[in-house]
Parts: sequence; structure tokens; C-alpha cells
Amino acid sequence: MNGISNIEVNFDGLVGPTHHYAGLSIDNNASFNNRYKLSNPRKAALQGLEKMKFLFDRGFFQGVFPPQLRPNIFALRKLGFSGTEKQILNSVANTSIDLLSAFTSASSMWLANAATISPSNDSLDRKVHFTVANLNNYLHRSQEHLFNAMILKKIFHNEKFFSHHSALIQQKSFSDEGSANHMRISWDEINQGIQIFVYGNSVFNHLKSKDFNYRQTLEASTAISRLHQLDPNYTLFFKQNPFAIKHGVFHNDVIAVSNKNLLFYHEYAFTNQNENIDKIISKSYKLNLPFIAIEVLEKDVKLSEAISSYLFNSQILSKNNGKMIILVPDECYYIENIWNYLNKIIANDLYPIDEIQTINLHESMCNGGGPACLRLKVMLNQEQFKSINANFLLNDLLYEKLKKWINKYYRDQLCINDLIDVQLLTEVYQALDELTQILKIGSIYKFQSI
Ligand code: SUG
Repeated sequence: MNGISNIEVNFDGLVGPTHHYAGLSIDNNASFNNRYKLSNPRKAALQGLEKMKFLFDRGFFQGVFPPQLRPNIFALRKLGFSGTEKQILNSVANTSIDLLSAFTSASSMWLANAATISPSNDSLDRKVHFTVANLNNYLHRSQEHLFNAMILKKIFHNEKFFSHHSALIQQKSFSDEGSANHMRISWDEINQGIQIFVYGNSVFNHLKSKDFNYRQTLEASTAISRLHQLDPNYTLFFKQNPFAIKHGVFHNDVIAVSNKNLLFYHEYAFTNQNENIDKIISKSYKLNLPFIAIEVLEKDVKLSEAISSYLFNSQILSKNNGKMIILVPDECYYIENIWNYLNKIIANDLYPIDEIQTINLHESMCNGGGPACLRLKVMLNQEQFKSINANFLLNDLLYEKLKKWINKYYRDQLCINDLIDVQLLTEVYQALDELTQILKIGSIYKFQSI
């Protein structure tokens, strides 16, 4: 169900057994507002799995990315916490329950933040490039990159096709949040695409503007474009609108989404928005690429509605009939104005989207993670696709096994104080060990090699 030359595969992060609400991301309204509420890890994992199954059933290629070991007991030992696991959990909690939470977060589920990926068409060496995101804005997320790098190398192992770059320097100057701040405009019949890196600010500029409230730096984005050997003629750097960041747009994928030649975005997405869109238009013109822009004006959809519905955190996918489907969170259905707007889009023949589908991701949404946050989009040609490790790809049997596995191991409620319970860690060990057997991917967790 893909274009002529490219295959789109979306890898979704399987929600881990310790999914909980801790308000760890203060710039993220949902995370902050749901701090310490009761979560349902089983429901969260099943909702995520149902999204994968829905897309798989519709003929899209769907991958599964395993969760990380949490509580991150190995990292806690490195910080000087010692003794039995029970003693460690207790002494971390005695220091601060928020500290324990940061080492127990299931945040690796939001796989859009795992890496920035450039398809081989755009790179000088004609390889698919991956740069794992350092995610160094928050303690809970900064622990994700090593595992992400290891799994990406396992899936995309053929060095002839794939080039892997480790996370950028772990310092605010190079803060990187992966593909959540990266878009691409392309057209199947044309090899070259236009890559757009969206950053919050430049570290050298924020001293002047005193605007520290951002996650992605320009310096990180330019470093990635160099590592990926992108053609500067077709690479753009857009600055997020600081007003939007201030009101809770912590990633670009909360306010803009691209698929092929379409860019769907809010009026407050970028600074100098008109000039920036003109840049895409002129580059598209040079490539003979039929660029389509759907700009949603504030008068039609308020920024606050866009954030609460996660309208732009949708997945837009290309169908066999040449049209596109938009997969939006349920929340879009319940906000009348958003739902009406979406219906106007599909009724407009000038736009390629002709179908809306809603999906219930409520558990993830309560932490600020919609459909697009959960997936990492990879564009491959046929040869590259054939070379990937197929054990990570969803099929009917794997879906059934994962569903059973979730129902067997995941709790149906978790509150912040449950994180101290050493029995939760035991359940996690058992669950993750069985997961590697289900996926047939060998030992990937440290505890399996001890
Ligand atoms: O980094 N939430 C994530 C949500 C990530 C969404 N990703 C994209 N937009 N691509 C974040 O803010 C909340 C965790 C907590 O509070 O328990 C959290 O980390």
C-alpha cells in the first residue's frame, strides 16, 4: 500500500508495563495536568497495539519496537544506590518519588523521539541515515538513546544500506528530540525530497532573546543534516513559533505533519511562516514536485483546540487509490469544531485526504502522546526493505501473541507509590524476557546477560 519507489514502514513503541503519570515533562500540558493520576498500563499497551493492528489490517507495513527496562536499576546502581533491588527502590523513593519515577518512566513508547531518519534518496552516499536522539531535555528521556541505538542497529543491520549515528553531545546546545522535529516533502516519481528541520531556538540566540523554553536546538538540527549528507539546496531549517511553544507545543509534530507532497500545519507553527512556506514552494518548483499546503488558521481552529485534540499529531498515510487517510486521536471527534474542520478537508477535492479514522489512545494522550508520537516513520526502497530484520514486523500471529502477553503481565492500574514495589520489577523482568522469545530477537536486555 505504498508509492511506486518507496515503502513506508512505521515502527511503534510497545508501551512498557510501568506506564504511569508523573508530570515529568513540565512543558507538556497533558503530562503536567495528569501528574500522579492513576494509570492503566494494560489498557495503554492494548490501545497502542490496536493502532498497529489497524494500520497493518489496512495494508500498511507496521513494526514493533520493544519497551526499555524500567525501573532502570542498572542506572540507579551507577548513581551509588546499592544493596538488593528492594533496598534500591526504597532508598531512591526516600530520596524522592519523582526521582524513582524518572527512572521508571515508560516514555520510550513515544518512538517519534527516538531518531531522525533520512531516506537514501536525499543523502550523498545513498544510504538511509539514522541519528539517535539524545533527548537530553529531561532526565527520564535522556536514558533512552543507547537502547534505541542498539535496537535500530538490530533492525537495520545491513551496512550496505544503513548508516547509524550515535546521539549528539549530551549538552543543551545539541538538544535533539528526533523525528518529532523533522518533516519531509517528497513525490514518489522524484528521488530528491525536501527535508525540513524544525527547531525551537539557537543556543547562541537564546541568550539574546531570553527564550529558554524549547527542546530542539538549531545546532542539533544542522549537525544532523551534515551527518546525513543532505544537499543544502533541499534542506530547510524552520524556527518554531515561540508563542506556540509557550502554550504547550513542545514538539513540532504537535502543530504540523507532512506526508509525501502534503504539509498540514497550523497558522502558529513557524516563525516567518509565509516566507518559510514560500521556500518550500520554490524548492518544489525546481524539483517539479506538486506541493500542497493545508494551513489551518487560528480563526478556524484555535491553538488551544489543536493542542487539546492533537489534530496535528495525526498520521497521514498514502493509500493505493492515490489518496491519503488521516488517523487522528478520538479526542478530535469529541471537539465539534475540529471534527467539522476535518470533514471539510475530506470534502475538498483539492486536498488528497479522503478518509478520516479515529483511534483511542487515551492512556498515551494523557501524557501528551498521540498517534504520531508513538511511531517512527522509515522510508525504504524495496531492496532496503527486504534486508531488515522481519522479526520486528507485525503480522496476525504476532498481534495475537502480543495481546496475550500484555494481558498476562500488565497491571490494570498503577499509581506513583506502586513504583516502590519490588514485585513490579519482578513482573517486568518476566514480561520482557518472554517478549524477546515472542519476537525471537535474542537477548536485548542487560538483565538477560547476567
Ligand atoms: O517527551 N511525555 C512525552 C511525550 C512525547 C510526545 N512525543 C512527540 N510529540 N513526538 C514528552 O514530553 C510524560 C511522562 C510523564 O509525565 O510521566 C512524557 O514524557
